[in-house]
Amino acid sequence: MSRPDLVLLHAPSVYDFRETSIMFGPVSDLVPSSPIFEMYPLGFTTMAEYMERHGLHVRIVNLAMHMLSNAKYDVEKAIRQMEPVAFGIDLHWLPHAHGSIEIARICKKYHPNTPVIFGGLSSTYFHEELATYDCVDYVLRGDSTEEPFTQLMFALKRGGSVSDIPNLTYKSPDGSITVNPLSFVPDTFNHVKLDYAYSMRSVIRDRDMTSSLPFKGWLSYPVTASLTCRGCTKLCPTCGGSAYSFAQHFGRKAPAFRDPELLVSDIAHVKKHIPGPVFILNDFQQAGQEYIEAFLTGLRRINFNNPIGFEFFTPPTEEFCALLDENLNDWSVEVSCESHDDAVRAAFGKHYTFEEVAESIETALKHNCSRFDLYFMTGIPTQTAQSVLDTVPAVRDLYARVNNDKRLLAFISPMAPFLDPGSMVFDNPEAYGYKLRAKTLEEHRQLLLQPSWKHILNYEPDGMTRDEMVDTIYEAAIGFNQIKAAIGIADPAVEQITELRIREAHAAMARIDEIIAGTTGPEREQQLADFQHEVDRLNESTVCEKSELNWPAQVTWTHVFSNIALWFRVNFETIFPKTRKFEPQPVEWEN
Ligand code: B12
Ligand code: SF4
Repeated sequence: MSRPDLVLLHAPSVYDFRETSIMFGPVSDLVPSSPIFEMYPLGFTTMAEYMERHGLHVRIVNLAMHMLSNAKYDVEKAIRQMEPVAFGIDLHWLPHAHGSIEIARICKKYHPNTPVIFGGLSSTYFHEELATYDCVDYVLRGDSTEEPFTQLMFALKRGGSVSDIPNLTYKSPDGSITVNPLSFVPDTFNHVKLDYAYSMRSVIRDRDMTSSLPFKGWLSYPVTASLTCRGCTKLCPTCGGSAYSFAQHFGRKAPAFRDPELLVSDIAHVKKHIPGPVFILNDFQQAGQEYIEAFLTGLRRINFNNPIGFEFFTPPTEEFCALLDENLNDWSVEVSCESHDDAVRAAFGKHYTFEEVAESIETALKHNCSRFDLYFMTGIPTQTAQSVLDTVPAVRDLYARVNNDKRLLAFISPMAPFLDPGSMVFDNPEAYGYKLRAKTLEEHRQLLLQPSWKHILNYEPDGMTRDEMVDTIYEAAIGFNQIKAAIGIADPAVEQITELRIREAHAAMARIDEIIAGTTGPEREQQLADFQHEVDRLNESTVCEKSELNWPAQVTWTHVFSNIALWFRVNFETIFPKTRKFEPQPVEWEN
């Protein structure tokens, strides 16, 4: 097997979480990852596929996943044995601020002359500070780095100049930092492949399944995600991926949409090989009526039978639900309405009423929607502790209104661990009634080492104290759990276990505060270390069972046969590789 040109490393949120007692809390309860955020950005696969298409050899190593799956996994040994031309590390989500830098330090410890390249939305926001760390040589900014990264890799291989590479921030040998213009911001999202072909090929070629898995438990719940665009048309003030953030910090004035035909062919490829549900992220209604029709009729054409879920930014209308029903076999919806209170939701930037939410749910269920997931959040502008608690009876009434239909699934979680860098609130906290507890990257790194999520939070909203945020989320989660138990959404025994776990997690938070208040220095360290086993036990799935998020999946013989065919093809290509090209090929832009 040839030496990879690039190794892309995904770090755990905190390095080394296995040896540190941190009560991460419900920070990741509503995403597939565990609290160490083992999922790598989708961009890893688009970058890897794009580079391989242009003659480079790329390997993804999901270190976070290896560390989670094997308590003895030796990260230093694994990195020492790697010999790429360069390392790439994602700092896309800010919760990786600690782990990503520590991994970069290990890369430099064993390979002082190998360039370390960072990228992702948080890297873009903090690019200049990031480049001041000794272990970071390059930062590639923006939401579309496939092409500039390929140019950088060829320059590094040849020892050429990097001064013309777009979007690049880099350190010169004298330590000075140069910021090249953020000029590569493509209008469309059509130049990459999002069909998981790279991931499937690399599992077979590199004989390393763990490195490619997107999150713990993926093999038993093989969900895949498709993105309709990069960017967003909405202006939610706490979101670091809003139209404001993209325009202000990532150089993007309008979303780059993926052609609906390409999106359909991504999904057709997934359908052939992976039996799980497909989740369509970034509301495709943003792209307009023509796009909606092309995408839905395309899905009908490929006879898409896997469960398919859509993220919608506003509650879907009757007409739209009818259209989904007409074209799809098994469809679900996810809407984040944030609060039952219209004023709080409006302060979050979402201007529709709870009545409209209820009507939309009724309509969707009437039109055979398989599941309607409704998300609530705490810690948002103007929200008070009482408002969070009032969400519980409002949700109970909502269930009653739809005759306790089990297809409605409501979830609640806090905005944690961080308010997004580059969001309107982060850039102008006072205007929204927020106090920031950290501003720089290094301050966030230090926060991540605090003993509980209450102390890790990078903000304090003026409607609630952080203590109230903790108390209300656990209390509201118990309320949601009891509603689901009464309706029979889950097994009563499971609901009881969940409630006990929520109460224990709440008590553990109080115990950690007691330790902090009553001790200092080594004594505090010791008491926290003694408490670690309890913290580790309570760290996952606090507010609900992870499995509550899952849609059903089914394996058929066609999946088995097409994966066997893929296995033979990749092994053949590995033994008889194609001649590698050493020049980047021109990109075909579709405007
Ligand atoms: C889709 C999405 C998700 C999906 C992720 C799917 C995936 N594996 O990528 C799900 C739902 C799982 C998710 C989860 C989370 N998300 Co999210 N998510 C989004 C969303 C809606 C779109 C992201 C997107 O368009 N990506 C496409 C582009 C931008 O990224 P990409 O293709 O993956 O990667 C490109 C670049 O980022 C860059 N790049 C990335 N990595 C690297 C590495 C190197 C070396 C280089 C050079 C370049 C590079 O190049 C890539 C290719 O061009 C955004 C909101 C928005 N409108 O942007 C929020 C957003 C990115 N998420 C956010 C957050 C906070 C989270 C969570 C931490 C929430 C939580 N507490 O659970 C988790 C983290 C999950 C984990 N790590 O395990 C914040 C991030 C703010 C910040 N700067 O930290 C955002 C901005 C908004 C939000 N609040 O939701 N998310
Ligand atoms: S929260 Fe969602 S809809 Fe709102 S700006 Fe962020 S990505 Fe867009």
